[in-house]
Amino acid sequence: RLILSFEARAKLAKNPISEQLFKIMRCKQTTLCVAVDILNSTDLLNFAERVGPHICALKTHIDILEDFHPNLLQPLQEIAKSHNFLLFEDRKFADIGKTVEYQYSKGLYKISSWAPLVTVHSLMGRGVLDAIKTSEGLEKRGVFLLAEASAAGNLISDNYVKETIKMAEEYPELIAGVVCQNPLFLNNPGLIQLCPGVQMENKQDNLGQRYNSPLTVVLEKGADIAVVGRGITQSSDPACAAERYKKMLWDAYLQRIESSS
Ligand code: UP6
Repeated sequence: RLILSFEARAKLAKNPISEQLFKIMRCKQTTLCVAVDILNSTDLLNFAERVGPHICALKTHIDILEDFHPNLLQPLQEIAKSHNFLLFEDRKFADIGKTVEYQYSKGLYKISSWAPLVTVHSLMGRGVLDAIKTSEGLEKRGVFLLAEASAAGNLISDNYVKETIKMAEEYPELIAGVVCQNPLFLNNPGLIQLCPGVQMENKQDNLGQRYNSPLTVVLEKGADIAVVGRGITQSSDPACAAERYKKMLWDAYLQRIESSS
């Protein structure tokens, strides 16, 4: 169990964004990251405004918006600033370094100009991390490296997980943490464990997604941050649902650090 407090771990973080994230979590008392998988820009902004007070990060898939226009990005950044949460584009980069450089900083989305946090697959090796590190964009940036997946039947082996952790530890100034389903970083509390596949209502969806409860991910799976998508987006009152998840996750975190003393 990772029993150090976020306050203590902020001091151990080597990446400026993970340090900021630890501080936001502590200050807002939330480890909730909402996955806002919504297809319309106005809905996305309204949703961000409503759940903003309860989250430490807003995870987007910007390329699923059917009406994307770069004008969306300024109001989205303003909402993030006003509610003190981080924008997190879940692009899961997985190509050669040069292509990732373009995907990260060019094209329609110019991700590096507005998202301080992104996800990367370790599959293609270190070139991807070198590309994220050297591309133009925001000065402070952090990467969550995907070590494990919530999807049933995924092809990730134990060795892949081990090598991914090794890679993450080779880029301390760039890596904010890993996307995982188990406690992987007990020896490296400066890194953040982010766990998707969290919901109270369902155990799975009909396309291979698998869910754990907030209590299970924090107390058994080592989650520092829990990602909740449809558990909140499909609720009739998303702000109320976000608050409920926030509280359950925070209580579980307190239980985790208190059980050490
Ligand atoms: N996500 C997973 N599992 C992973 C990695 N990422 O579900 O292993 C992402 C998905 C989605 C969100 O891309 O945006 O987390 C989960 O959404 P849900 O809670 O609605 O299932």
